[in-house]
Amino acid sequence: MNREKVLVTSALPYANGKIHLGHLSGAYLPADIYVRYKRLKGDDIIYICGSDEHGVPITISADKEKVSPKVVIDRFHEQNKIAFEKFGMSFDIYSRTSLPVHHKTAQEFFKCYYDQGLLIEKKSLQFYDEKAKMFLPDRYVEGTCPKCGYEEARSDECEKCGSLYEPSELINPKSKITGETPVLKETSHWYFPLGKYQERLEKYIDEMNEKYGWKDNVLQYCRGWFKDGLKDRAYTRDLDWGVKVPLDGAEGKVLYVWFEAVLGYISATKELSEQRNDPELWKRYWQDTSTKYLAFIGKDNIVFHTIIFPAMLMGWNDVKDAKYLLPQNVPANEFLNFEGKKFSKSRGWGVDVIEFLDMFPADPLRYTLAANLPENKDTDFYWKEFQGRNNGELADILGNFINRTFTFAFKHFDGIVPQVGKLEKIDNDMIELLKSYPGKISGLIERYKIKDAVFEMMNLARAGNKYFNDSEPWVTVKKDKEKCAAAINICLNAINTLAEIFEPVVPFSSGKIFKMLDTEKCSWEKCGELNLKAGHKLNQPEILFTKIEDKMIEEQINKLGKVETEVPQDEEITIDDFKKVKLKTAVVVAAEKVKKSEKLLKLQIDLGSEKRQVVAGIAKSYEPEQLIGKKILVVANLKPAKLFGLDSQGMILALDTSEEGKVKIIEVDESISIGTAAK
Ligand code: B3M
Ligand code: ZN
Repeated sequence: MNREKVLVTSALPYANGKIHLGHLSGAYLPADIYVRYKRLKGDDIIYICGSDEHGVPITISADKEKVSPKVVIDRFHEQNKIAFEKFGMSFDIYSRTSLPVHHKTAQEFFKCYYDQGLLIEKKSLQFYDEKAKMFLPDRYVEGTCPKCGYEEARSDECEKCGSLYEPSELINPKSKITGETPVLKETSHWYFPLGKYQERLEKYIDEMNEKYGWKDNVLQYCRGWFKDGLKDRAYTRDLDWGVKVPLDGAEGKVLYVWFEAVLGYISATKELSEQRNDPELWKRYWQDTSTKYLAFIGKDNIVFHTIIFPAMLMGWNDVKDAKYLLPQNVPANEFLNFEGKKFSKSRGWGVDVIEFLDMFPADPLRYTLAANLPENKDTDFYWKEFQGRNNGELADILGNFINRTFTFAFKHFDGIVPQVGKLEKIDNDMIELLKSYPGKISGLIERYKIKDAVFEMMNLARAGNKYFNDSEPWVTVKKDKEKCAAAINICLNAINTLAEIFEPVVPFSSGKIFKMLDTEKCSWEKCGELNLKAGHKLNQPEILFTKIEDKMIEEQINKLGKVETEVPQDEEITIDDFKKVKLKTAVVVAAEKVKKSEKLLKLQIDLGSEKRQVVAGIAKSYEPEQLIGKKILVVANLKPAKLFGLDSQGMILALDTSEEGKVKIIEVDESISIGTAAK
């Protein structure tokens, strides 16, 4: 088999805020689906991402909170990393640009350009805030765009029309720190001569497009840039936070974040080499012409990945022996909006990933976003659509097909895959359809038509249901068991195929399906064949997709536009309220699992004066035997309740941990006797 070697990167999110659904749709989910699919195919692929931890967005956030940038980046790096994990992103590494390996790499590139005399030192006029006594980097200044008139444009870049200009061209500038009109003051910076590379860049993009078919939206952006003519671009900034300019006399200057952030992909790969104890790894992916490099991004990052980064790599490659690969494709997506408007934290419009995944599982979100990716135009996330896709497609089509097949297989074939036996046209058609699927999905994903691929995946589940209906196993089971067996065999094999082709989109559910089938993914070429053989024993089915009730969705819609205070204030209670709660120490004397519940344990506890039974939601955190003898704290006067049909008289106090669903019981010091009241 011809294994492709692939390097995939997704834009490095700024570690100054939580990622939201828009980010996922733009640069992360499509890449993850692509990468997971390539892994299924057996290709040799690595997937690189990490936090972008420099630049003015970070310093602005830090200033606002009156903390150091380090506090901000540490917090958001961790939070975003966890959010990505919960969402099922399968990065090989999630690195960060504050690491020494990145600073060193970025400085090497700068030195390489400096040493070959490429950089032009220029004096220029920059906005200076006389009140704050500092030069104002681009994002600290807001004004009207000289090209399109957008009123919230930055000092040298307009978010709306994407143009870059000199700060002196900005109309009606204002300092974001003090609100004053800044003055233009002279400073000196090194400039990267982008124009020098224009011809080669145009040729590179044409060539890549011809060979690999670049997306129209990306090409159009690039052409617009070329039409305007590429200009020298400042490579340094007057700022403390960032990668220091590695030259004498450059104190107080750092590399412009965009010129180093793109190099973060390379440094992250170097870190991966380190982690895997494979020093040459990064070179195999970055400097070996047999690799194809794909950069997944959102549309606001196009110029940096198709023009600036490639020009930088050319600048390096021109003088060094070890040459870097340029992106073979940059499949940028448009934006995802939220219920008809742009995401806005300050207006309470949208939902961040962690918040979402605290309420709903990841797979329905992945599926909904994937089915509606902004591949060619902006799209919207609607809560109702999310509900519809979960209930009407994942549960009613995919889940239903799997569920009815399993139920039937257990009822009539003891949970064992039956013989295929004699086949009729309807069966052969279904077998052919299954065989055609991996190729069909490959064809779409390889061309970044992920939305279409997802549509086709669900179509296979639709076909499964239709086949089940048309073969009427509930009739044939009585009249022609052999025919019935063939249908169930084929349905189970269809489920096996579905588990594999759906894996890139709904990896968590796919894992469950494989478990139910008691099998694992097969090689992609064999996917779609009747791999589950007669006699193979199935595991008991589990619920794959739970329906989302209207109430849940309405609650979410009602929350929109309401801005919550950053730290929700706890409702105050009086000391008398508190005194009502009787906390007492107790010892656990017996513990056992509650049948059919993943979460609950049944405990017998001794409070000294009496023994009680308490049902506690701690089964994910403790094995029953670990609890025996533990001295704990209980709410002794809680009204008795029934949980799973069991009496529970009291509540055990436990603390949340950072691991989802896990808690740690509050344990009381040995010396305290049981039945002691807490005050
Ligand atoms: N951090 C911008 C963004 O999050 C930037 C991407 C860097 S990619 C090297 O949109
Ligand atoms: Zn503009």
